[in-house]
Amino acid sequence: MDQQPFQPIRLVDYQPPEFLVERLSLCISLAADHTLVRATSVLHRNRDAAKKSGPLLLSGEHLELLEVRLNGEKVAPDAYRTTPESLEIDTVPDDFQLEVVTRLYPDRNTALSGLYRSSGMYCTQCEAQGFRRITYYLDRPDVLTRFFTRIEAEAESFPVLLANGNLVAAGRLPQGRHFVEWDDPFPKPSYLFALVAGNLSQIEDSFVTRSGRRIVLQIYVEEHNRHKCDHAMASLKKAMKWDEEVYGLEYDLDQYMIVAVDHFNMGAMENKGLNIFNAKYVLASPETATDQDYLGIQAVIAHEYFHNWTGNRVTCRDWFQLSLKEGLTVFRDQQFSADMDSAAVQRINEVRTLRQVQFREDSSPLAHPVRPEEYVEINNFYTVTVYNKGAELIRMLYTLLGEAAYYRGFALYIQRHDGQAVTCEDFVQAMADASGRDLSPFMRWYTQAGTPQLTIQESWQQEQGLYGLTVSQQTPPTPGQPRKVPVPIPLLIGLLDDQGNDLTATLSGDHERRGDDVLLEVTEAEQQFRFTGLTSRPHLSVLRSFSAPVKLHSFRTRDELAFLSVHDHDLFNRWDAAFSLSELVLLDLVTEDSADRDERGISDSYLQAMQSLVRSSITDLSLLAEALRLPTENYVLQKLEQIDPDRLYQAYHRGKQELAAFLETDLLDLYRKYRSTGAYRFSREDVGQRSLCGVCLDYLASLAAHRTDLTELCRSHYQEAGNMTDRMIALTAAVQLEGDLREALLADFEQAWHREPLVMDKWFAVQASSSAADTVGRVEKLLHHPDFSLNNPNRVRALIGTFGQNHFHFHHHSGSGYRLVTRVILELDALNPQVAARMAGPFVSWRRYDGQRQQQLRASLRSMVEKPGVSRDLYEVANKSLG
Ligand code: 0A1
Ligand code: ZN
Repeated sequence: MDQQPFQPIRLVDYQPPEFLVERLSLCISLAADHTLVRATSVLHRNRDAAKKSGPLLLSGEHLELLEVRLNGEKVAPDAYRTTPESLEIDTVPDDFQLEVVTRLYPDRNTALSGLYRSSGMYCTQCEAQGFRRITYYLDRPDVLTRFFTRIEAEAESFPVLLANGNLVAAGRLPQGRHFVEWDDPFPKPSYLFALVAGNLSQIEDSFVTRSGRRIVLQIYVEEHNRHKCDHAMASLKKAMKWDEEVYGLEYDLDQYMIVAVDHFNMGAMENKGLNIFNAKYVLASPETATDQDYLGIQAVIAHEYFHNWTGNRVTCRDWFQLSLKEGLTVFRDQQFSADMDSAAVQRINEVRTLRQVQFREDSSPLAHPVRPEEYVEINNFYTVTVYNKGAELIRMLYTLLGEAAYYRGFALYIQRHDGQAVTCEDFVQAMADASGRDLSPFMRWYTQAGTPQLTIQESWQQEQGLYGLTVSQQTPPTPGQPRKVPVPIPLLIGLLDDQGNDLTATLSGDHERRGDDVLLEVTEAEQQFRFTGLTSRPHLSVLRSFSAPVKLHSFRTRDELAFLSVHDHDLFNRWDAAFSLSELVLLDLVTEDSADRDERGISDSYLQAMQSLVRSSITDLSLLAEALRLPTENYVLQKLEQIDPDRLYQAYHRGKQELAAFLETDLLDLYRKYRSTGAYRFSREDVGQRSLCGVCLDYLASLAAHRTDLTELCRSHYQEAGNMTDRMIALTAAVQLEGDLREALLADFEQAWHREPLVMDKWFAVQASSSAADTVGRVEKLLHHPDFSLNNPNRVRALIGTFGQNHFHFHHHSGSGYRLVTRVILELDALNPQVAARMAGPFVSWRRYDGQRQQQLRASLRSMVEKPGVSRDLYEVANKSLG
């Protein structure tokens, strides 16, 4: 296809809106097979716009236009024009009232954007551009207005009718119908609009703010899930308190509502006063949810709540600024999670995601800056780069400025911009003004894609006690950005003596301190730092707490890493040393050119280091579990220039088995020590115990193929499991094994849980992630399982999303994995383009595979680009990948 069917939208073309909306009144009438929407708005020409005259152009998609009135008068059909994406009214005065009546069909809305139906209820998803599927409107984030919403529906099937703001009226209508009216006093962009109608139960609680206001908190779910909302409610109250204590931010409406829906494209949505959540991030009981689910719920509930200030009260000028709200809100939810649980484990998990997912994106054909400069489909930019790297930028500002100046800057940002739609510059400027620093070089982090690589050289002069560091940075080219400039990097470091004592406090040199660490500011392509006051050559602990999203060029010996994995005072870096050591060992096995390999395959020094860890006195068991967990195949492959999936798989599993065999007795001891079958508690200690037992069982199961004692261990773990965490640990282990145990446990699990969709997602996912030889065939069979449906994004992600991450099987040399996923994507694209485009992720880095795989992957991408009627979403991903 030579001609580009979709034109990109560019940041440089941004223009302020030509019209502003003073208020909007929506009357939404839900009928059995359609919905009528009457939107009445008061508009004014924007004096700040470049154009002072011209037609009114509104966005609208998938709408039937029934009527247009201007100041009460019907507009003649020849005075306006519609296209599949817009309504243009030729002549409008500078100030006027507009009434637009549209008809829509939510039951047919499989894209889950706009108004749609999920398990009987009606709900909306308007971010980023879903509101235009409800009515013709100035559907852009810099048009803020007061919303008034009236909903009418049949009373028996839809007793609960919700929208944003405060409930102001309700009553009965003829023919068994009823209405409610909601008024939202806070001006907002259309992407924050929400509506829910259904037969829902609720749990209710309250929160008294620090200024003494009582807020009603409600979580709405289907009746059979009412008993699964307590954890979400407790999380919400913790988040509200935390935001008051840490950021001084109080909730502003009198009511805060959360609704759980089964069909949702993402995690959750921060609509003003009426958050709509993927049920996965609300519902939890010990029987149905794992510890990871509990943690995920706590984080997502907090994330959406925090958006009330960072996103809703201060919003984005345009969608290029998405990270303004997302990066900042992710950073805030990460801070919250660190305060609730183990801060080190929280940071480890953040860094795992960054390295495994964001770094990969940043070196792929889809690499883009935290603030992208163009897009074809904005939904494709809800990425780990915008969210997670964006959060790292805020964290770097926190580190550079120090805690006090950071919070001053944040307060200034809110004070300056409350009620406005602003840019990333506005945020950074508030930080600059509050700290008195020039942060203009920092903006490069927003505009430059790619992961900087740091090279570090150490020097030591014994006579003078002089220790030197030469730090250089270099960012590889990314699509559209062939040349890169240096970025300001906050490098937190510490120095240790041979006994592991911390030397940082006694150092002299030109540097600042941050807590126990030294802060080096790397701003140039190459820079030197000197430290005096040392009597012997120190050990360097660098990039403490992962103080910047960079790759560290490996410069440390394995002995040095082993030393740090035991002695570093920074718990994150202790983990990181063990992780880096494991990574080197696994890479050696893949590339087979290890210098210090013995006949066992992996070096003794590594085995000893891991054994010291297993036997160590680390009391935070979640942290110990993380230290023992190997880097995944998907992480290791990033270090390989050309990826051979078969070789990677063999080497990885051989390495894991050798380690497991060496540590077997220790792992069994640990497992027995911490295995508990008591009542479930979601406490730090219990989560740590389960996590550690899970890691031990995972290693032991890798040896179980010919060991009935270990197979029995998996079986008993499953049979004795009193909660979903333990049940999934056992099932995951068993599914790697081919044989009776796997079949028996899968059948038992299905039989027990087939009525619980979120639990069945786990059942689908665990099979798709299996390393067993017959995985492609199983996934193929599961596509025809009566419970599989392309209309449910959670189910698609569970089966196809998980399979796409199953590196060895997705890249099966026969091409069967590629064919399966391509077929699903092509079919799904017609139903739900957003999710279809996400499923194409595993095809993106096709260039890194061998010739035959390259050909097959490329052919798949071509079939997507060339599909008649392909969506913008899928087209953009596939087309960029082809390059
Ligand atoms: N703003 C939400 C994420 C979200 C984005 C897009 C959606 O539909 C296309 C839905 C939710 C958040 O950050 O939580
Ligand atoms: Zn968000």
